[in-house]
Amino acid sequence: MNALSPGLSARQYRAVFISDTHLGTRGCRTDFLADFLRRVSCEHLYLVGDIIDGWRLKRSWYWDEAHDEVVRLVLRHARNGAEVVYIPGNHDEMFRSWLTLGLDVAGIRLAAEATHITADGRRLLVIHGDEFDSVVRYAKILAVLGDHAYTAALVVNRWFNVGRRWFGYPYWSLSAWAKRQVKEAVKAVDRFEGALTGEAIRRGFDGVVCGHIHQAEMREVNGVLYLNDGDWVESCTAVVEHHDGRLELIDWAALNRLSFFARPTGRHSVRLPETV
Ligand SMILES: [Mn+2]
Repeated sequence: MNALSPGLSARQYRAVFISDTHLGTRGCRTDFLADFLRRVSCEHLYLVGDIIDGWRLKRSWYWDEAHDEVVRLVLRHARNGAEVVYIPGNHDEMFRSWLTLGLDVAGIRLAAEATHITADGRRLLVIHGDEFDSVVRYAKILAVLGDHAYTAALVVNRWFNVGRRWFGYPYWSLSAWAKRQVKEAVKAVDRFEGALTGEAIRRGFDGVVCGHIHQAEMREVNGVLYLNDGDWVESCTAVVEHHDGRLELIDWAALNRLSFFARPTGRHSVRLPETV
């Protein structure tokens, strides 16, 4: 048992699954993530992809003490005896080229995927999920449409329709189009869940733990468990396994009444990622 903060009553789990922390970007809630890592203890820690955002690191580097602290805390879990597995995602795919090396650095094992067996004997396939990306194209459109992009689009739509009227074309509604996109995004999430649980069934697993689409979920799909541990950018969620094998989806911000709108200390802005 690795009690991280002896003073605080640590939440003890058998396994913890987190993903999509996007370290290296301003968007990561490193303050909440560090708090989480400090106050949980576990025997298995799965880092289910997009932990370090390599795409961003190439263009612009953002790293502060809070990012350092997160890395330190992950290493501390490994040092204190937790089995730590790092499964690269599409944003940290630079690590995928190292997979063949069978790398184990500072007690963290790098793997393309993992099999987790719960205390009550259920076999879970642990993968990031971008392998099934073709089905979530629409979700990205929705992400891009967020906030001011949408406002700007409405202005463009007005002028676009002025033009259409000049040329005798009927009005074309952007908001109706946007609504259709939202519906498509919902369908895309369904397809993602279907694809991942399909893979679990095909390979004889009892369920799948994934991330990638930044939408935490725990439900049964086609008779197997679909567990998405969410993200630490738009929300602060994790999948945990209790010592009796019970699985739970936890929302760390909600659980601790942390205001998600509070500005992280020492920062000027919080940007959401453009893609999942
Ligand atoms: Mn991803």
